[in-house]
Amino acid sequence: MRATPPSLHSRRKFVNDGDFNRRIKEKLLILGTVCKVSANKYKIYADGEFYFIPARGVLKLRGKDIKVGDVVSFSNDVIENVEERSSFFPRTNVANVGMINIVIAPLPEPDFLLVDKMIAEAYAGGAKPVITINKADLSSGLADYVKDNYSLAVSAVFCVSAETGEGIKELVSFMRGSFVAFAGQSAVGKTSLINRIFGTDKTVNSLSEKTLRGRHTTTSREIHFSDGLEVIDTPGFSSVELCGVKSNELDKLYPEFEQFVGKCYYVGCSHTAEPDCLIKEAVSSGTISYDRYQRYLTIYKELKENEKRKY
Ligand SMILES: Nc1nc2c(ncn2[C@@H]2O[C@H](COP(=O)(O)OP(=O)(O)OP(=O)(O)O)[C@@H](O)[C@H]2O)c(=O)[nH]1
Ligand SMILES: [Mg+2]
Ligand SMILES: [Zn+2]
Repeated sequence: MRATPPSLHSRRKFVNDGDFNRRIKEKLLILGTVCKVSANKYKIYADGEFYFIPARGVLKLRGKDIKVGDVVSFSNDVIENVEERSSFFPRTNVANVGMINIVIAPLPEPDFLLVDKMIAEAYAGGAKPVITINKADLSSGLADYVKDNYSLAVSAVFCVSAETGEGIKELVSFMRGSFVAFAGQSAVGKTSLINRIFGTDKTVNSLSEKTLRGRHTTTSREIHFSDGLEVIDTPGFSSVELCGVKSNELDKLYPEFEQFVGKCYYVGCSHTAEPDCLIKEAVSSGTISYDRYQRYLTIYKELKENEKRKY
């Protein structure tokens, strides 16, 4: 029998409902993690067992939409309550994620604008971003580029190959104890990595020879559990807007800006056109990555334009 995933209890915020808490304590209610959602039924993992049960209709009426990753309490084979979420990521549609593993590969060629948006979304949502460069068996200068430009931006960078198994051990030990979502462009090898780590046999993308972009292969979301690991694969995507972030908050989602933010000459400096900007100086001196800063400008402009359209 497998144990309850380690992050389940830590990510459960205590809801101040005396009756629910009492029933959980007296084991009249069981706490579990929703690992798959399908037409009105939920696959739940709790204390080493899987349950496949519906939810009380009243939850929907109260506007409680149950997502993969949610912690729920249930009894008599029906979900009675959904615990408060510690995070929610619209892009992946998964709740309570603690770590976003952004997977890239030499092929298909990385879209770093998308990578930067995912990093900002991770911070905005309260999760730790890491970058995993897959397909290390194919030679490329990708690892050097990522290490040069992202060492301050993310918690860790891994170089792995789902094909050969290289680097997988290090990635696995880093992920242990967190609820991790794999995210990234289609065909970078997210599912291949999951298959390698969990010994599963999920369908992988047949990279189309013509475009080398691949089609979206993974379409469903399901959490994989094993030995202290809790990982979810998500469908690939190509280009999406940065959601849920305001332009004037963007700079706070760049760890490498942190020591300068709020200290520029102009109060509320956007680090775009203002003079005497410490961020721009740090870019000139090489403390902040030039490429990351250029993409910051692009994202800032996009957010500004969206805001103009809205108001
Ligand atoms: N050379 C090499 N190819 C790999 C590696 N990992 C995955 N691939 C190939 O990359 C292609 C895409 O793999 P998937 O695992 O389906 O990619 P995905 O990111 O899950 O794609 P979506 O589900 O569409 O988002 C497949 O043809 C894999 O065989 C690797 O480490 N090295
Ligand atoms: Mg996939
Ligand atoms: Zn500035």
